[in-house]
Amino acid sequence: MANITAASLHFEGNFHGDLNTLLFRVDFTIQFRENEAQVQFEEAARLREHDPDDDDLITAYPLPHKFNAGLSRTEDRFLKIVVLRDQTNTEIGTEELQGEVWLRRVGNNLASSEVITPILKFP
Ligand SMILES: [Ca+2]
Ligand SMILES: [Ca+2]
Repeated sequence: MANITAASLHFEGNFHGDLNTLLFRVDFTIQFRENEAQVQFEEAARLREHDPDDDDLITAYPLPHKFNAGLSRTEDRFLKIVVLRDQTNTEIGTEELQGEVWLRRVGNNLASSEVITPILKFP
C-alpha cells in the first residue's frame, strides 16, 4: 500500500470571499509501491483540532475523491477543506488545527494509509 509523506496544512483565506467560511489546503506526497502504477486510488481529507487529552474532529471525511496513479513513484497532491468559521473555534484563544489525509487503493478494503499534519496555529 502506498504511503503518504510530507503532509502539511495551510490556510488559504475565505471560500469565494464569504467571510463566514474558511478554506484550508492539505498538501501531501504519495509514495507508490512498484506495482501501483496507473492503479486507481481514493483520497479524502478532514480537519481536526489538537488537544492534550482528546482531539476534536472539526469535519468528517467527505466522499472520497478517486484518481489514477501515474507512472511516477511519487506524486505531490493536495485536498481542500471548507469549514464555517465558527467550526474552527473549539476553545478559548488560538486553535491548533491539523489536517488528516486518508488514502486507499480502490477495491482493497483492507489496506489504507492515514497521516496527520503538523499543527497549524489558527488564527
Ligand atoms: Ca487545542
Ligand atoms: Ca478559539
